[in-house]
Amino acid sequence: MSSLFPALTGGPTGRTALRFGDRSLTYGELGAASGALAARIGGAGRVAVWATPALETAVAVLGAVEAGVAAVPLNPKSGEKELGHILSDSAPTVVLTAPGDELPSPLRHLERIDVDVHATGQGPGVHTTDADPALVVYTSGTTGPPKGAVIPRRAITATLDALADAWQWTGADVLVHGLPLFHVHGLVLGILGPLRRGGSVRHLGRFSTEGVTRELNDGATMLFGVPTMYHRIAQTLPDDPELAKALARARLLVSGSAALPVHDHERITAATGRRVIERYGMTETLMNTSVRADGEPRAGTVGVPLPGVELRLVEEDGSPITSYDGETVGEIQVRGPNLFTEYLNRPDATADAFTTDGWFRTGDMAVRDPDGYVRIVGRKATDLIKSGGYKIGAGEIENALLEHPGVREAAITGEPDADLGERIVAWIVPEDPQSPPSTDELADHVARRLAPHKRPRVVHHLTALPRNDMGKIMKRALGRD
Ligand code: MCA
Ligand code: AMP
Repeated sequence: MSSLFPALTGGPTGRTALRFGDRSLTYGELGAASGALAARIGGAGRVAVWATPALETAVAVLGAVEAGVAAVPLNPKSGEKELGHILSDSAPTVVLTAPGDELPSPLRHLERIDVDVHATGQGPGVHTTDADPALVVYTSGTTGPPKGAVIPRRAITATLDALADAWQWTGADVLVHGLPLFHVHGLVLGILGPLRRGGSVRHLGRFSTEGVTRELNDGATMLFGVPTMYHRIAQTLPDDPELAKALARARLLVSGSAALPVHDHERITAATGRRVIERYGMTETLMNTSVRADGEPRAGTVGVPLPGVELRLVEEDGSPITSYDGETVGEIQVRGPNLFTEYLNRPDATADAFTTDGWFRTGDMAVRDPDGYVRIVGRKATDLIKSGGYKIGAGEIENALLEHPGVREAAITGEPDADLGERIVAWIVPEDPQSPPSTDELADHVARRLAPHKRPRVVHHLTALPRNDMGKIMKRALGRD
């Protein structure tokens, strides 16, 4: 434990580590609570964490790390199909949750442990190695259900220490964010990051520009967010001088999980004099690149490879692109200690994800500027949609829609959306063209089965889907008359 979070055992115990609304824990309290939990769950195999934006989620994950058991963070808004898949795939023995939280039926057969954030105890002092799994984080692919990326302890320390170098991130920093805690961005960067540095995090519960203003005006030094959050900030700034003042005060404004449009960069800079910096990562790789705090901020780029990360661009045939000309597009491949080890129970998918010499194929397409800055220009797979910073696979939603009795055929695409980056569009052939299911009904159906952020925002009705001679749906033809 001490090697992952030295401040929990060695630092000043009275310093605030975490704050969620009006609830907070000092390092001393956090160490005692996570130690007590670790003593209870040692040897539990994998544990599921009902990852609400609350102190209990942070204590649960730290307790698991200390006990040397892998934590599987669950989206509390997951629908029954998604939750059922994650539980049967990851096979946790226990679910860790906040007292009083009501759990849905797929979780009720598991032993439930209510996390007591005021407990005091000491962890079991288990021996762990760098290669041991710390987290299993589920991430969508183009087809089929989400895959569990197994993230070793080494990847977490490597990525957080590389970011500390790039961002001059120290224990004096106070981070504010309102990100969900069941993905890498909010959990690894947003909670484990400050704790590894011995700093503080103030979680907003849910993102709001008011919360950002309040915390940055009250001593917070860094803000993390997805582009949708920065877009909402950019929209609010013209009418909100307090928000402008608060952002101007921050030491570092960081965006990631999707591309932040240059227009939003520019609006924020014009109103605050500050530049948002972007970093680029993935569930499977944690963080790969970033604009450095001491580097030249440049809108539209994700900066340079982080210390320890090898990054290359390759042609379609796998040959590396050596020119840094800002023009030649290739797929980003990465190698380094920040990588996941495997997709749980999916040796086939794991093997496909790596080249024979150990490079991970990200599927992201980019160019490199002459000074090494990476500029992401697109994605290989059109069936992956990034909406609100969430990665969403078209196939998953198509399968869910086909389970609706009113849907005969379905295809999912993404289209540009100023707020979400991309919005999910469903193209369906209804069973009964006279009474097709409504947009709300299909959105609810997907939200209930998968998760609300996977729901289609727009539904088009067609008499047939465009298909090629092989019967494959031609998504590029959708929407064209
Ligand atoms: C609406 N809602 C519904 C329905 N319609 N619920 C059930 N059924 C429906 N039909 C609810 C939603 O659950 C939500 O509730 C509320 O109504 C508003 O929904 P929506 O408009 O979809 O959400 P939003 O408030 O506009 O969300 C925008 C957001 C969110 C806050 C930016 O998209 C977000 O938190 N994104 C973060 C994604 C992220 O962390 N990605 C990291 C993964 P409620 O508001 O209560 O929830 S990427 C990663 O980790 C890599 C490593 C990286 O690089 O970072
Ligand atoms: P996820 O699989 O949800 O972890 O999302 C990872 C993907 O998010 C990457 O493969 C990229 O496509 C995208 N991404 C993350 N950060 C950025 C960024 N700063 N700019 C553009 N795309 C990004």
